[in-house]
Amino acid sequence: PKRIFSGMQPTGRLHLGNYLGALKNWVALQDEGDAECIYCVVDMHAITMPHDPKALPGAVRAAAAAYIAAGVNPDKSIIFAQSAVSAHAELAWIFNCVARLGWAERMTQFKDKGGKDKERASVGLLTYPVLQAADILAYKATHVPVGEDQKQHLELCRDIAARFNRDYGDGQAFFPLTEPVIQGPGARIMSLRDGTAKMSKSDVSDNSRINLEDDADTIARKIKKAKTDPEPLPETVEGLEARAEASNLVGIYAALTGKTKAEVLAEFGGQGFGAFKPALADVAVEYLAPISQEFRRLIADQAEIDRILAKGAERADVIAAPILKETKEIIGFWH
Ligand code: AQP
Repeated sequence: PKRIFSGMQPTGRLHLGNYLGALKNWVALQDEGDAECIYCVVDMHAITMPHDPKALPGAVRAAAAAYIAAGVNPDKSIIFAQSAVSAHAELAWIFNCVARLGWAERMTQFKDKGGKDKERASVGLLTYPVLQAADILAYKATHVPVGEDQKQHLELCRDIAARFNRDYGDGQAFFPLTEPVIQGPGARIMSLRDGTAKMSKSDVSDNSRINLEDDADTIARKIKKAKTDPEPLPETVEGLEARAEASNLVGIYAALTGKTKAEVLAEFGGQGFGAFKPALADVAVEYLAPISQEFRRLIADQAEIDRILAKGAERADVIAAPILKETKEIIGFWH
């Protein structure tokens, strides 16, 4: 049977890239109704970089509220904080001993986030994708909806599962080879200031991204200021090649409206950004306004979010505990 797992870090306000690349697909998979969906706020990943302990619980609540505001239904899907379910950490240790150092060192996210002086990066930052594999395999998840930047980490997860199965699984596929679900024009949303860099929470410029909580005026202003070239929009998708910024804005419009880029260009090809940007701003505002309104409502009720997270952790643990127990037996841990 199908089982879906995904998560986001509580490291800042969620943005349109997180939404179109991942969250939107989380909701779609939940609403298909044929799979159990487990959506985690990965606070253990958030401490791989310098963090503020006092702010972390609030950031976890905010991420959970954003999931729900975007359409994740806590009655259907499991929503919980990673650090509340001990299987993640326990399985991560086992996987740290299954994964090879060379595999971890090849991860481009480590190369990027580790900065120039890798000697000073936390060891956790290096083994981050190993913990991610534990997140997924603690539930034997079959599918993981993510943005394109996570593709390499999902490959590592499969490598770890395959190696575990080979070394300890007695020829049985104890862990599944989990499939990433990376789909649609939203799979890689780029910065509004630089069409070659991904839209990211950690970009110093707030104008580089649209946050799920931005109000209508802010969204319109950021889109108006977004970097573009002076040419009108092309008539065909091929015409977007080598025009990173134009391609990104067309992609955002397509992802928001559920159209293909070709359909968007059929409508706007030949028109300048003076016409396209206000249309894009309207679509973005229309789409995000109900989400940010719901987010503000939810975040005001801390007790309710805490209740949802507590219940979610209980439900998650019910699934993960027997898988962890069996894994420990396979490994030969003391009982
Ligand atoms: N620009 C993006 N386009 C499409 N999908 C994206 N995702 C992130 N950025 C984009 C997807 O969002 C999910 C959550 O990511 P995360 O918070 O766990 O990790 P992240 O990659 O650290 O997110 P950010 O926003 O880019 O933060 P920083 O700046 O800290 O690196 C994932 O499914 C990811 O693919």
